[in-house]
Amino acid sequence: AVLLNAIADGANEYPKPEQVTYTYGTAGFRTLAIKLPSVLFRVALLAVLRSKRLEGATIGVMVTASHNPEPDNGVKLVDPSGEMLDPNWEHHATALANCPTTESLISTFTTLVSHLRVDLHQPASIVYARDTRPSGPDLIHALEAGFKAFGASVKVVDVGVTTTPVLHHVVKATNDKSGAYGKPTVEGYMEKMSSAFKTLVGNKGPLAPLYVDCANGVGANALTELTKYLGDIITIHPINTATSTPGALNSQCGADFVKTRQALPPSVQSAGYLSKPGTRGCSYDGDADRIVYYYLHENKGTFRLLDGDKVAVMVAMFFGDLIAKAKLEGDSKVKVGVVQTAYANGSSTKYLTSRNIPVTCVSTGVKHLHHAAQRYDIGVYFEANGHGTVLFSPRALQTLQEAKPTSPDSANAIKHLLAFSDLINQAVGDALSDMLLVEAVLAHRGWGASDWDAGYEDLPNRLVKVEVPDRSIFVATDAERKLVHPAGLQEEIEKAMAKVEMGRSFVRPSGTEDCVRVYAEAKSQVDVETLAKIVVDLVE
Ligand code: NG1
Ligand code: ZN
Repeated sequence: AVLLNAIADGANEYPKPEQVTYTYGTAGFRTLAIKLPSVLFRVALLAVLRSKRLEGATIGVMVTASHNPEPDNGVKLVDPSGEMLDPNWEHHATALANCPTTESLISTFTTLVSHLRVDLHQPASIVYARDTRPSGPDLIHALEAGFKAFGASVKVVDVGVTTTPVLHHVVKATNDKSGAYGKPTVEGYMEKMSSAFKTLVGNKGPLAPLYVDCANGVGANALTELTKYLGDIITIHPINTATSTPGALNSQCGADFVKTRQALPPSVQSAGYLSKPGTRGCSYDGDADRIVYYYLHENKGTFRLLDGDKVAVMVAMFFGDLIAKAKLEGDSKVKVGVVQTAYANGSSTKYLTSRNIPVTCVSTGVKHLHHAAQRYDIGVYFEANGHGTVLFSPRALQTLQEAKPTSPDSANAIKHLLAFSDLINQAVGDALSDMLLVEAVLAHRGWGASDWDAGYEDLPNRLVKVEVPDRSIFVATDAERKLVHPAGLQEEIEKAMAKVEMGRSFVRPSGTEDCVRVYAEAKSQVDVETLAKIVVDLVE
């Protein structure tokens, strides 16, 4: 009763706005920041319940709206393994967030406690962080008010202003009592990544300079931290680092801008950072869990995008070669696989399958990719937009650790594979760790950006957002490549696809925005525009 009273008192401070319905979606809760204080208070309650249910295992709470505009914010929970919240708990979050009154909140809370068999006497432990958004501090207050209702039985650690992947690392490392995953701090993470990077490229440096567009977000802080540990192996030039300039976050810069516009951020263009042929640039998104690379074509000066698909292909091919060099024999052989979504460029899928690299296609959203990647020994997963990482299975790690090298070459390959497993964030995709991964692979291959780009040519493609009165009538199947609803629409889309050479198109409702997305690709730019237009018309 003492607890319920304390929750009620706190909840009264953060009433739910009327006429707002919240959904815990692919990216947690995400909307205008002014609508979120009550949600943060209630998310705190759920985080505590989850931790208690898991006997005090540490749960993470991240306050961010990633690539969204500055007035937005959001919150998501991180499970003890460092992965996204168990999907079975998502609707409990939604239920708490939507209770219209304090009374109904208390009753829903009480029901959850018994239904989920939570022993309130268990301890609870939470770590939390936020990005640089101006709305962050107030939302963190609302979150903390939720923890306070439980009194001293809840242990909280404020990681402060940091990136989403750093928070995931801290959660995973805190829960790994063996200490093998590294120290559960920002410094611990930077140390782990940079020492693996040094093992991989220490004797190949200094690497060519790299320009990093930080989207004026929290990635700028993390990158400053990381460069302290990297020494002079690589010269990194951070740009768009104005984290306290109002309105700057994700504006005319960042991974989402670059991927959507297929162009340089104007700030990068006008400063001419990439004008020296072969110079590489990359862009993070607002919470630094996404990255895309680019450069300017040597002769034509045109923009060339190296997106998540290009990263996946380069990395998968490289690991395939490294495993061959390691000469792991027989049953213990380690195999590489790639996980993509329907948005992966058709050329990338064709490139991989024609080289006998298995490819799985799953629904949009990192959690789907992550789980599919866990089924490979070394699972490479990337969304075209730059979310992704590489997972090493426990079996693969054990095989590598126990392998008996047959030559100095194989010993080196094994050492490098293990160093890559330390360099790469095993909890979630990270722009910083992915950046070092790309740089290390390029250095090992002795490649510049155009060598990397030469593997395959992207098919011209188009992604269109269509606003419809009710997106819930669009129901997709087969890893979202086909529509089963509205009846008959899929047949029409297929007719349109058949009209153009190498035509492919699909339609699905967005999981993060109130819209339907239409994707089209074809052999020529003209055809892709035609195809996209027909399908958009069909949807409208
Ligand atoms: P939705 O809005 O469901 O398409 C978008 C991205 C996803 C993923 C999520 C989560 C596209 C086409 N979709 O999902 O890849 O990044 O946001 O942030 O890029
Ligand atoms: Zn993000």
